[in-house]
Amino acid sequence: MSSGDFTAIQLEISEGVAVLTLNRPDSLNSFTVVMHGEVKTALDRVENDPSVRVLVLTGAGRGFCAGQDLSDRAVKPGANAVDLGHSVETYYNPLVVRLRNLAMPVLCAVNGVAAGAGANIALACDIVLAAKSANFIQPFCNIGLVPDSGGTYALPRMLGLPRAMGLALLGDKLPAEKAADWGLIWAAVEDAELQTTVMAMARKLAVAPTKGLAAIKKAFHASLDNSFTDQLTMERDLQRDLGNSADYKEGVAAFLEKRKPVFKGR
Ligand code: T3D
Repeated sequence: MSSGDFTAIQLEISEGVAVLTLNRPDSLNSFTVVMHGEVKTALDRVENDPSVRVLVLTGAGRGFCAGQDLSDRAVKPGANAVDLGHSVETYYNPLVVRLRNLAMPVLCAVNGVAAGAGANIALACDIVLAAKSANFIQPFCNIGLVPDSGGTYALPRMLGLPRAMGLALLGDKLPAEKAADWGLIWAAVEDAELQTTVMAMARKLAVAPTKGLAAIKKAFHASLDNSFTDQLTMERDLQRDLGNSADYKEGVAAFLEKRKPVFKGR
């Protein structure tokens, strides 16, 4: 499938940066099975293209993503309910696991409302920047569900129980600036500056030591569940591995030669 074959997303790759745009603006980029399939194809392409060293996830139009497309969930009287466990296991869980494990930084540019799985997919990314007009919403409580796509794992850890519980039980909008104040996201920026701010960050990361950045992701995620001693062991092993990398050698050489390093991401 080439970029032109996508109907629900867009994928653009240039100068080490892949930009994946959710593209169903009329329904606030909510997820259908087709969109899940296209996102998976796009991530396969990103992972298999050695030129790509940063992924940016964003949305088209006025929203980032409103989670599952609920018009796909309308059950006719007498018909069997959709197996939501199957949907979560087949589509949402693999997606957030993949974003988290992708061996490169994943930036999320939250251009508008991020609701339901849409909010939690954003929070599964490594650095989240949001337009000031954007909101984060956990609306699952409005339809009798629990926060998914890692929401019940991430929110208490990122915010503490009181704020996580309030967001999930009330389903209220959390404005982007408050999300930044609470430490849920990296920053909220003026709407007109979101794209340039994110792309400047992406370009900086695209020439950084990618292998080392991937190891930072791995270590930080592991630290949420590891003991202190397990974490020290992990740091030792990662450092041992990275010490053999071309980028480490280049970084040290450039420092000693007082020049700008040229990292290859290996
Ligand atoms: O099912 C499974 O597989 C299990 C996994 C579930 C994961 C989930 O994400 S469950 C949670 C699903 N999402 C929601 O419950 C959010 C529903 N949407 C909203 O609450 C509101 O739309 C928002 C608060 C996000 C935004 O409100 P607002 O006032 O800015 O916009 P709007 O007018 O409600 O929406 C604009 C259009 O997008 C509208 O269509 P229309 O009337 O212009 O033709 C609306 O129906 C559509 N839209 C918004 N969200 C969804 C949607 N269409 C389908 N599914 C949606 N989730």
